[in-house]
Amino acid sequence: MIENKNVELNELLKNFSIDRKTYEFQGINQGYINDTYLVLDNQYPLYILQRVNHNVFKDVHGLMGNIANAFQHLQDQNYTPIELLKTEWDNSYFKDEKTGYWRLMTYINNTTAYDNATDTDIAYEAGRVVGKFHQLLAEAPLDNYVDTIPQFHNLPLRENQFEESLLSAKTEKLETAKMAISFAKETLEKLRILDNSKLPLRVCHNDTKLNNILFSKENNKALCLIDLDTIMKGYFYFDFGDAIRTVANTAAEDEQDHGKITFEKPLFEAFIKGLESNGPFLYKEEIDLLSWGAVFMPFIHGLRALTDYLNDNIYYKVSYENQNLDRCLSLFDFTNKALQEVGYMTQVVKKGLTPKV
Ligand code: GN1
Ligand code: MG
Repeated sequence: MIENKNVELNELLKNFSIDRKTYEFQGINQGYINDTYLVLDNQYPLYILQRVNHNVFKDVHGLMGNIANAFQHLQDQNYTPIELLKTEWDNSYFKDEKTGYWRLMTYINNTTAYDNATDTDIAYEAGRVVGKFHQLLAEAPLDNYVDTIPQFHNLPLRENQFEESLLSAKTEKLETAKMAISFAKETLEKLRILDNSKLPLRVCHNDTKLNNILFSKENNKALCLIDLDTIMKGYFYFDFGDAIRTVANTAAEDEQDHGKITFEKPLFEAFIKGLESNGPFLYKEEIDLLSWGAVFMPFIHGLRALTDYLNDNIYYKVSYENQNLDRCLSLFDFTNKALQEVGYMTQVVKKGLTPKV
């Protein structure tokens, strides 16, 4: 980390109620939205410092309220709590006039995260902890949660944004993305069968890809979910599908070699077993839609990546010009593979999950 940045971040930490020391920082270059740093004291990791992207999250106050509310429920023998460090003024975040909104959280030591599930134990643990998260939040009063990104996983909205991007995109881009555009149009039609009207709204995480789950390095148990910006109301199949697209798929989100993208049945089944290990917490109507959730989530992410590619990368941080298109193509490829497994998934889910009555 360059020296200036260190000084700047140390200045910033003075606003939080923590020991006055000179800390060290390590940038964590994951994620497409926020800036994240590990804060260390004499090489020992203590906190996670994050700048919340105010362009994406317009209501940071509401967002931090959602996280603080959820944290009150997210503690259990089988779920490791994270804490927000307060500022000197007893707030859960600090607003710096120049650099924006910052928050500080406890770092859970000796942990790791995986981009993909390498074995069924990881898939099982992912299912268990996603289920536990929902079980712990099942009784949380929904009114306490604001929609920090309204209609985040709303397909008609994403479809409109896609249609608009088609109108303004450069001709070469439309040409390069031709296949993706036609896959998007076909799949939008297929997904019209999704009907949310019978589903209960829940407090969801809304970004449950596998690398947002912390695992213990010691015994590979899943400890808790991280990256909680999108905690808000939603349907369970959002969190289910977002996990499956990274648990049952062994390739990266921007994998260019589609031969590597597979739908791994043993990993899918292990995830379901992990979910079920929490006991019944899902209603039948929710279980019935899960297999479509595993198609819906990779698709909606692919569609958003495609839209951003056509819009010249105004939303996601990209590390090269066509990264959004590569993400889209990889996500669409997995969507297609999941589509072929809807029948199979429906059977596994029916057999494996006991509905709540
Ligand atoms: C974005 O930056 P990151 O990885 O936390 C996006 C998620 C996607 C993810 C990966 C607010 O999250 O929805 O799953 O990229 N978050 C937002 O595609 O748009
Ligand atoms: Mg996120």
